[in-house]
Amino acid sequence: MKIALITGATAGIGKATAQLFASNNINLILTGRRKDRLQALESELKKTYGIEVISLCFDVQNSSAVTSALNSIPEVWRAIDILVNNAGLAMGLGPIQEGELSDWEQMIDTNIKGLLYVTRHISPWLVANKKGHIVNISSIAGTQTYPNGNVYCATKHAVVGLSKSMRIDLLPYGIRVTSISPGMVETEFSLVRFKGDEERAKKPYVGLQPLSADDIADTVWYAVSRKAHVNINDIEITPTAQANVRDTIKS
Ligand code: NDP
Ligand code: 8X3
Repeated sequence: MKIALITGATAGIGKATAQLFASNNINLILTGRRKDRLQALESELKKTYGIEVISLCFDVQNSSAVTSALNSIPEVWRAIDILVNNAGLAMGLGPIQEGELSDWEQMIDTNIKGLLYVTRHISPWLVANKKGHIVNISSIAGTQTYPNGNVYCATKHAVVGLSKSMRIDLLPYGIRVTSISPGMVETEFSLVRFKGDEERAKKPYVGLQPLSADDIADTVWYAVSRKAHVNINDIEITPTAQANVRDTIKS
């Protein structure tokens, strides 16, 4: 049975990917900061699909917490086949001249540094096994920019750049690297960005059908279920009602 590690599995895209992987008989290492949600998902997936699950509760921003959590993974589980670097967030939406430093730091520390800490720990295992697939969840904000998106867009541009670099560095070891770039997906993302303001969080989705977390899980599954000689480098996916990061059509 294959083993996948998914960061940010307590909500949204990470959780939907965990559910889809579990339904395809993949054993899972699930991570996130909310322990209760991790435990609930672990029980649900074990019960429903009969797979094995390890939950690791840590903050990807904290390099020593990442090291200590990932060091606790038992030897037999280290033959990881798929790493999904999904944990991430936008915090705030405002012009560069008014940016909150703490918001910027949280996005940079999570979306870039957190992804790097996890990858630095897991990739040597993939290299040693000469197999594996890293899927980085970027965004259409990884190749485009929009007003007030500044630092979030920059972090996702970094994810796109890192995906290309990883693909080169890991090429000699047969390790696949895929970057997935969604447009609008209705998850907790917007609520987090607008710091719990439900009205503001709902606004982007009014009058159009956004993508769902399941749509992105399907896309991740497509990438990881190709034949071994096929590497899907990049997938950009938007709702039909979204042409790019700035143009949407509302009914
Ligand atoms: P959600 O807010 O629904 O889920 C985010 C997940 O990331 C949660 O499981 C959260 O877990 C985890 N997470 C956030 N910060 C940390 C942290 N410091 N340490 C550990 N885990 C963390 O959002 P989405 O599912 O939408 O987002 C998933 C990814 O998809 C992100 O990288 C996002 O940038 C990207 N994306 C989202 C889009 C969208 O429109 N929704 C579009 C394009 C890309 P917990 O809080 O328990 O730690
Ligand atoms: C999330 C999509 O357009 O809000 O990455 O940046 S967007």
